[in-house]
Amino acid sequence: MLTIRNIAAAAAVLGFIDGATAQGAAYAQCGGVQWSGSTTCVSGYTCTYTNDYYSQCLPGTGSGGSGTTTTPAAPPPSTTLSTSTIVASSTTGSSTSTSTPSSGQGSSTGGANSIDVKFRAKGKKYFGVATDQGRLTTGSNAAIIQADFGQVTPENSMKWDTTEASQNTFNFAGADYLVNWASTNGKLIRGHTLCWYSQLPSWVSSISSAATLTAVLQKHISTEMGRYKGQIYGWDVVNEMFNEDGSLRSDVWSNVLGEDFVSIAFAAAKAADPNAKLYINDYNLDSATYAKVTTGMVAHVKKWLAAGIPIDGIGSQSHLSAGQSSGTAGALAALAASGVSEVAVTELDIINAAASDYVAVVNACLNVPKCVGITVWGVRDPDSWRASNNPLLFDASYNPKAAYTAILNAL
Ligand code: 9MR
Repeated sequence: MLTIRNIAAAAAVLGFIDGATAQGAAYAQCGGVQWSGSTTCVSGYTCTYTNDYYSQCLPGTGSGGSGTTTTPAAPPPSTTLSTSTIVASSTTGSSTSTSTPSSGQGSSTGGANSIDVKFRAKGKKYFGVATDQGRLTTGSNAAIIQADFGQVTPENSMKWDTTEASQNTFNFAGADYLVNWASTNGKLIRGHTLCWYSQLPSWVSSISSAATLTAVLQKHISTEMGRYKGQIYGWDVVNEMFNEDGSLRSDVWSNVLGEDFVSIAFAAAKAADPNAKLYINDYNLDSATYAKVTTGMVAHVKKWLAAGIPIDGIGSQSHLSAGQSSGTAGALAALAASGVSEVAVTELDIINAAASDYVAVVNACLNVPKCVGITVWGVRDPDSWRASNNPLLFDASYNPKAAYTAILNAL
């Protein structure tokens, strides 16, 4: 039965704003440099610091239940690159790419029987994971990724606040490390991300001239994609541009350029690396009937494809809660029906997942022909942006969890 309470709970899960209290909805932004909106969250969610530019309402209660405030937390190692602006040489970071981890226990059943190998045997392109230099040089991460995963996404090192913190001064040290490591170890790479409202330096978000913003976006994309031309499987060209109701997010891109920023970004991306798969990526695309999927992503992508914008794929981040993966197959099928040539699960993690939750996502991708791969958003629980909710496939000691074994068995 649909009760008021059920509707409220569903609204919170799906990310609607609670109008009565103006508290941030589930997964809404709730803090960061230049943030002027609500800094508290709806009941069951805590405003959690991720970096100076972004705090987010994440599941879990702080001390008080509803209306919680920012909880500072140290940024992960992967975001602590040198602050000096450098243009990294093309050999930066290549020397340790096959190093043996110095610490950490854990074990991996990977190799010839890895999830990646088995997934590819069923026609998919990869089963991957997010990482970065800080992780690859710590604990058992490199060994596990070598053995178990076939693709890597840089969790932070290719974002604008890292790669072009000051205009025209590019820092590719962390990104070079990741790309060199992946090349040496035979892993596909998904580039993440080129045009996003978050982790965007204020010198960009304060631009008000359409001509200037266009030139800045084109230069950023051509420089970053051009550096790795031919080495990246696919790029998240545009990230998180939709509101929960399917309308365009209000940010510097849409405010200054309207919808045109999408065609500008994809055209620049196509010119920079014509063979890379070009993706539009977002979160809360987890139900076929949700407005962000229907009137948001699918309707817009259909229109943009008809207009000749070179979009190859839709990425569904899939930051899920336990039980939610029952909607994944239908959602992926709906996204695929927009006319793109492929879809992918790009940032999978599942709060307090039962093993069956993970298996459901794997089966969903298997059952949708256009789904090319799955990327899990990190190796082990304590390194996740949702660390307190045990969302990943390896535990703190780098041991594979029940979900890992269940996926392997299902494959
Ligand atoms: O996992 C990333 C975390 O380390 C960063 O602090 C955070 C900053 O915004 O970004 C996280 O990754 C996000 C991804 O880039 C885009 N989709 C949501 C992811 C989780 O917040």
